[in-house]
Amino acid sequence: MPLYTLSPLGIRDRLRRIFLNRYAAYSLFIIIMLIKLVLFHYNLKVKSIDMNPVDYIIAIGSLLLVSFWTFWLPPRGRIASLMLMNLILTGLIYADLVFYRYFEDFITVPVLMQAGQVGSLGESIRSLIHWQDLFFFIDWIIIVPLTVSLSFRKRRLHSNTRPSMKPSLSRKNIMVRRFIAGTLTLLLGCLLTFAPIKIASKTWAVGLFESNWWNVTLYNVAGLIGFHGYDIYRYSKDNLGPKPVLGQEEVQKIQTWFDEERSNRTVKNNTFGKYEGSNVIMIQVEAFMNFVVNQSINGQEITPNFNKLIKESMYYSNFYHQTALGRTSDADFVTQSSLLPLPMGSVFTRYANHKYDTIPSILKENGYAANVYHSYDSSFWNRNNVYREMNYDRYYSKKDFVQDEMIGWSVSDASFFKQSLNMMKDVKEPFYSFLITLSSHHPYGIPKEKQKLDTGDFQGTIFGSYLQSMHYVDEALGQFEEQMKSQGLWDNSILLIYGDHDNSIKDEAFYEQFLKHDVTELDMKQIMNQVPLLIHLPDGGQAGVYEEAAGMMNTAPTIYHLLGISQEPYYLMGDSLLSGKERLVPFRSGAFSNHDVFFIPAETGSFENGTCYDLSTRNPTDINACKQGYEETKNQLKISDQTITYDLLKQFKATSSNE
Ligand code: GP9
Ligand code: MN
Repeated sequence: MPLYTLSPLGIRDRLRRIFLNRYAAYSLFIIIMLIKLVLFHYNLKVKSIDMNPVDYIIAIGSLLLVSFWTFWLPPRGRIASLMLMNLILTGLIYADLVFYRYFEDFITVPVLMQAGQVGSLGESIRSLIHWQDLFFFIDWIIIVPLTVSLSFRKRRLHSNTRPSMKPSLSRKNIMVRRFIAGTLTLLLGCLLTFAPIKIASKTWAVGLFESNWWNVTLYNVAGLIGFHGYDIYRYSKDNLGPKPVLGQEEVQKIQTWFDEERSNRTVKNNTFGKYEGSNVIMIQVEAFMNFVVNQSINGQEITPNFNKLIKESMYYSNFYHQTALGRTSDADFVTQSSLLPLPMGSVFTRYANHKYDTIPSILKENGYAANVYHSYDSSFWNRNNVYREMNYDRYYSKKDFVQDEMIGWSVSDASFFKQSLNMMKDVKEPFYSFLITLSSHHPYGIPKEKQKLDTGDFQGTIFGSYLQSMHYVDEALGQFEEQMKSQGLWDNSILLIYGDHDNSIKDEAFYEQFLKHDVTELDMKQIMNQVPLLIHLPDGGQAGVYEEAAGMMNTAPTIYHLLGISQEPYYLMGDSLLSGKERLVPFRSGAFSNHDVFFIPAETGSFENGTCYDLSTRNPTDINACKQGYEETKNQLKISDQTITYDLLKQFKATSSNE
């Protein structure tokens, strides 16, 4: 090697050549992005999904697929594009990570369509960002300035030396070489990505793309980039071009399922119609979970008012929330419509104008007034459109409430309750009022002067803040009860209170410390999925603790039962809690519970790898004890998905009105 190449200028030139060499720069890009995908994976902390050699192959393949075209560009364009790709992919990976920490899911096209939701998380998002995340961006500190400086040097060098450079390669040859390099990369990318996915979907992940309920499973097979590619394909298929139509045979099958279910479950026992004509007031409490009910900390009850009310109400101690990515909006949708949430995004944002049989629409047909109260921006979760379609008389949103005492996102629950009850004074009875609270939203910041719970060792932790916010909401609920009584509503209204979903705090250690015992996988699943349901009847009738498995899909049918409204003309998937029948509670993940078992599916998606817990021993039992429930859950999820997606109620109702 000649001596002069060791001079600083020589080293820099060599570095420049290597860096600007198409293969070296491209390989560097692939390596860096691969590291970020691996970093992403381990930051997700998803139990039982590892990053095995096949996952690495798919990750490399999908990186080749998104970047092969850069070979077709001239050197400077190629470097700029690789840098841009790095920025975009890093942004996507990191956004997915933050999103996952809160929602346990990845960003999908429907979620982007409701970008307002993500942005409005504000405070919450800040608490989901960790300083270690800087590793995702560390390459920018070196790569960006290096690229800019070397590209600049190249331009200078080029302009100084251009006549003597690359005399041998004609422009045509260069173009052909670029074309071949890009095309070979594309082919290799296809091979490395699609072959292993295809093999998986034919072997251990059968049915993955036909009936997927869980994005985590899709990610497990296809990797992050593969998942996004599939999501874009799926969204385009559903939304671009002609509306998808379901075959007549499938439609008929679903119609028959509804007809049979309906006739099985119409139970006209002594509670049917017992409270005919009563008002119905339903409160959906933000992040109210069942594990805080009847619990104390440092000798102080967390929810004293709720605990007291339980004694004169029906309290369901094994009630599950059944929500998915649509969170609050899913809780709203499932309780009102008795259908299940979608695997992707939220029904509220994706299919707002489809037809559903909901509590407001059915009660209005039965002479009720129907109003919904929620002090937040009316367009959030697309509520303005959804509530209009649901046929509510009015949606009292943020602009209708005096913002006199603020907590978190809006006016405090205490003030919200007071103002809502005042608004009800002008509503003709009987009425249905649906109230959605907000003060106990993540990250649970209750102002100092309202913190009345001594959270002891939890003080200063997110878990402590959560307990504090539950105590606050309970106090507001106590005031709500008092005002209902003084307003003369207590004895002629059915009051339902339930929590919408979990608190997004997944650290088991908090629950073990709080409950003072170890928590098993089953305990944790139940803790995260159970919310309380309380039904107070006008005469305090039927009071007691009901331990049967129940879910949000059962609330609307229960209301119809109590009011004596026949389910005959309607399409509901759940049965009344007072029907006295055995029931299955399906979850969006493919998990389910009934009186006897709790099934937890495996992330791999295969039934055999799941765990079937016997609820009497609380230990895993023979997987076959869950087989039937597993099939039924799959079936119900499919029926619900098709009913929603293909707007089947519109078809069913059009057919029945023509008959
Ligand atoms: C906002 C509220 C919160 O209006 O319903 O929604 P969430 O973040 O819990 O889904
Ligand atoms: Mn919520």
